Amino acid sequence: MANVEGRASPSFIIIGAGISGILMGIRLLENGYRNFTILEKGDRLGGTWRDNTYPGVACDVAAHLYTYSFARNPWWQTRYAKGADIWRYYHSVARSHGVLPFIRYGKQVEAADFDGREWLVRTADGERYSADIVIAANGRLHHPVIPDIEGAASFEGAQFHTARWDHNVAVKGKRIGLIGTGSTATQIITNLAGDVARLSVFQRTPQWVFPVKNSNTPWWRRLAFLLSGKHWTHYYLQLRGETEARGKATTGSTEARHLRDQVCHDALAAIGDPALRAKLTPDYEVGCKRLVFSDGFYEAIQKPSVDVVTTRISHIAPAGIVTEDGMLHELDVLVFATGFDAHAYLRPMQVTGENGMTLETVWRDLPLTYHSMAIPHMPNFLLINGPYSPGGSASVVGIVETQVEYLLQLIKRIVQRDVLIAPREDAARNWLEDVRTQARNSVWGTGGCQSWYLDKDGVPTLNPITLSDLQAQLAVPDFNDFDERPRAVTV
Ligand code: N01
Repeated sequence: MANVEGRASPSFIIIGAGISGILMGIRLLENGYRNFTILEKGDRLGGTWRDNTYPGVACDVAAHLYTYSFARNPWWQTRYAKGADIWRYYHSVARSHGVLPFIRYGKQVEAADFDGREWLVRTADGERYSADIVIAANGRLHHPVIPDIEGAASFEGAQFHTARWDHNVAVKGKRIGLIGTGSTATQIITNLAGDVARLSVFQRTPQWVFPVKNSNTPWWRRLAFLLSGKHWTHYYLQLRGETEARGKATTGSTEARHLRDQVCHDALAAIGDPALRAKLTPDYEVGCKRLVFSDGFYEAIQKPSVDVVTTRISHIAPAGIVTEDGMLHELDVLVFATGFDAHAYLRPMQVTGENGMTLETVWRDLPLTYHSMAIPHMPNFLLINGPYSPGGSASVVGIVETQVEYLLQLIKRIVQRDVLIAPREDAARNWLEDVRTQARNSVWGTGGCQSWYLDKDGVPTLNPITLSDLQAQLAVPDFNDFDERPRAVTV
């Protein structure tokens, strides 16, 4: 049970020990707050880098940008890092910054109730915690979606979702069926093609692919990173510039967009077989779906052992997938690279704020937040990477670092004044309306595609903003946008 000792030692519950939760823990410690617990549903930290262990799992954002700004890692061996190396990095930073003792594993938060003074948090194993401040850092892409395809239960081979890869199942030399062609599927295809007897890719929609080179970083350069601040900074800024350009291409710069689009078109045009090229040619704008960055996808997909099946799936039979043309694609293993329920956010957690106001009520129409970090009627309940956070236009680490610095300013206010604060509903609605207008007009909304970015009304649920603009916007909170009142004293 977290101990509530009043404002001298405010108590915190952080939900989730992924990149955001670890960061929040580190920054709380650095600011002198030691009374916190991180509740993690899994048995290890690392969030997405714990869940995703599929063959080829890697990060298509340059590794040096996928690190905390205060814990740069000169030792990345390649420009883009493998998933296991990223997991090790975050684990080592959590350990070296003293966060590990604060994490409780196997603690899935089921409910958080505000009692007028503090939050009472319940986990699935029946434990109860109390805290002055709750910070939900549970991420967006952790509820795997498996489509309901007729006959799936009858399949005689192994089947699993990419985020639940079964490493007991051998894939080498086997006939693999892969449903989906998103960022995850393209990494798997690039890694597995050639190693398996046959890879049948069931593609509903082709992807635009931006080719990148995953070069090795020689030892002398890594050493130079370690020894030479100047060299290091130069390289970092160069990468940062590239990422900003990616963001600008999404958020509106015509020049950056044309440059990016041309690279994608050229890469596609280099496919020799016109029939395969036609199958892989999207009919929507570059960047509408999350752009795939890949070293080797087009080479892999052209291998003779890979089939791109564009005929729709009819059903699943004991021996494999049957497409609508009646053809049976015989398979030993079936992999669902079918993405995540990105719109669940905090749910199925039950959150009840002041005066019995539930999250379901506040979010009945839309997941209403203020700057993705606070919810009306939920005092001292904060979010990292909440609904409408930026996504494809900036690296997630930069985004969550920016949000955490903002949250620390709210926390300082809560603690120093011993108050409850929640955003005013009108301020949250104004902000949300503004973001939705920009999102609607971004390539995610206008580019003519379906993607997990879109909500039920077809409006992207991401904020199309570059990291530098986000940093400027969130530098100083506007406390006029918050309701603030003294914390009620219990007798
Ligand atoms: O999932 P997705 P993902 N029948 O939702 C198809 C991040 N990420 O796991 O396009 C047939 O993008 C669906 O088809 P369609 C990144 O943010 C980052 O690949 O809807 N197909 C689509 O092809 C990414 O955006 C990295 O027509 C079906 C695929 O499944 C996010 O994770 C690496 C189907 C789902 O694609 C999710 O990526 C990997 C059905 N019934 C992922 N249902 C980095 O490197 C769905 N599909 C940072």
